[in-house]
Amino acid sequence: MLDAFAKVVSQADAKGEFLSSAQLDALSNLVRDGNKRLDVVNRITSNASTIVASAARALFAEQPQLIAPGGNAYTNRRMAACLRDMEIILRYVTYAILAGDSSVLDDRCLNGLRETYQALGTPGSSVAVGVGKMKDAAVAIANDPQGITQGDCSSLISEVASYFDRAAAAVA
Ligand code: PEB
Repeated sequence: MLDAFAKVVSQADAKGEFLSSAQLDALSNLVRDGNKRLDVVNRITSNASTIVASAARALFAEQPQLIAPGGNAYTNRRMAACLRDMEIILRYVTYAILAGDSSVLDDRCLNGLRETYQALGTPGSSVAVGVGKMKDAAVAIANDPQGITQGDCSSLISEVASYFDRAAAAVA
């Protein structure tokens, strides 16, 4: 598991080189915008159950066959497993946002997940739709101008969106 700093160090070390000024600039920006990153992680973390619940509700409204008898989220046990899976994915996305690097998400959550869903007979494409809906909810909460210092968060928000896209692509 790497964070943005360890990633740059391992890349430079693999080549036996000092850190480049481009690498240092990128890390310097990351430090400068560190409070924005922490605010985003805090907002998503403290709204995690809302994000999961609203995404799941939207998914089941669009794909009612999932909760109909015989569906992949039919019965309380499967519904609970589904909500739990969405929460696990969201949790690893928040770790990736904090780290500024996707490796924790890749290694500990997404690695082998597609094959797991294939083996379970769970439709990965539906999980991907649910992850996309969590992205929309999380970005709306992260971008809410209410009660926070205003600034340009566009690159951070697109980074946040990219971790959700990565998770969706890994199971679709
Ligand atoms: C991945 N999900 C399920 C299982 C595993 C995971 C390993 C099998 C074991 C179990 O049931 O607990 N676990 C999960 C994960 C990590 C992990 C992400 C990462 C570290 O360790 N059903 C739907 C929706 C979707 C869904 C499309 C969006 O209709 C999910 C939610 N996952 C779902 C369901 C099951 C499951 C298991 C329904 C139960 C499947 C079954 O037993 O029939």
